[in-house]
Amino acid sequence: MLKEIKELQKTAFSELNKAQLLEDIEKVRIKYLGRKSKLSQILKGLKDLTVEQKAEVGKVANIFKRKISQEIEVKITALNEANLWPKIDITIPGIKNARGHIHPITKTIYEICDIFTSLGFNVVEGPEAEKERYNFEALNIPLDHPARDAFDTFYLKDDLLLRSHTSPVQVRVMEKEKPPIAIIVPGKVYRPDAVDATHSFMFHQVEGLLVDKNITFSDLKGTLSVFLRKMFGKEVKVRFRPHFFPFTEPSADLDVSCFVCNQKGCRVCSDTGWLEVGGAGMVDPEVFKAVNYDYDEFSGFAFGVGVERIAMLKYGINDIRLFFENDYRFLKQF
Ligand code: FA5
Repeated sequence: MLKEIKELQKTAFSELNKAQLLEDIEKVRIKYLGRKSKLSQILKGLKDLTVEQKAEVGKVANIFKRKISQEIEVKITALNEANLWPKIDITIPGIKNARGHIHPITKTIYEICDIFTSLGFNVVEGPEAEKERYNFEALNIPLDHPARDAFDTFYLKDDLLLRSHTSPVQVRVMEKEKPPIAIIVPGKVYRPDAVDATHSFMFHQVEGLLVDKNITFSDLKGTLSVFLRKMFGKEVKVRFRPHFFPFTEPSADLDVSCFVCNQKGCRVCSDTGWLEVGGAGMVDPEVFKAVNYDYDEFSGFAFGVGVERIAMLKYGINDIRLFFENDYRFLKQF
């Protein structure tokens, strides 16, 4: 019997050594320690032995049981620990994270700002939720003025609205600072316009304001012509078309030659050969009055360009809605 137990011990440890998986170890445990194990069978014969023999065989059997149980525990703990660590194959090439980039509108704003800062302008910003005084009154657009319709507005509550242009920032800056002033103001503006290929209810403008002594319309023309040629290339033609804005006098709409048809006439330019990108003019004396500037001493020009229109022209995009749909197939091209 003792011999049998020793044999059993040998095979049990050799099988346990070979076991690689938890299931294999469990099989060894059942085979050697379970109720129907070989050891149990052997121990059934104990009843035929003398008291001394029983004691000796029992002792050897118990030692075997304890040793194999301990060894099984050690092996299970080691395997469990190994399984806790994710199996990493450090030789597999990594997965590259997709990298985002600047939105084409932001990129266009940066380009516009770069050009004007190189001409000596400072970049400033103003609030999108604006007071009537800044959006209208101080810009010479009183409540009953018909021009107020042209700047149709989203109202938030009494005397608080979503600005319909970036021109209010002209007033905010002039209220605080004395000339000379040379600023540009990029930002979002809002209008309840019907959305189509060239109109959105939210879009971006860049405002410009230069105030000093002896500023003339030729300074305005020169500055905007330099800007547009830097933006679109030397070939672009620039046109100042007479227009009306309550806050400038004289006023002009700013057109550039149509990129689609090269001025032959097409749907995009409504067969005119020109595309409007903004408005401009000499600061109206009424605006100077509103900010307590002496309009005999100072003069200035102002302009406001539509960023989406400029980006559309620059990149040949025929629908403004593409900028706001967040379609990565479109955005990744810039
Ligand atoms: C203005 O907003 C004046 N504040 C510009 C100005 C500033 C004139 C300073 C004189 C002195 P206007 O409403 O024309 O002007 O808008 C300027 C530009 O914004 C337009 O030429 C166009 O490029 C763009 N724009 C106007 N409405 C929309 C719209 N719904 N969606 C996209 N772009 C628009």
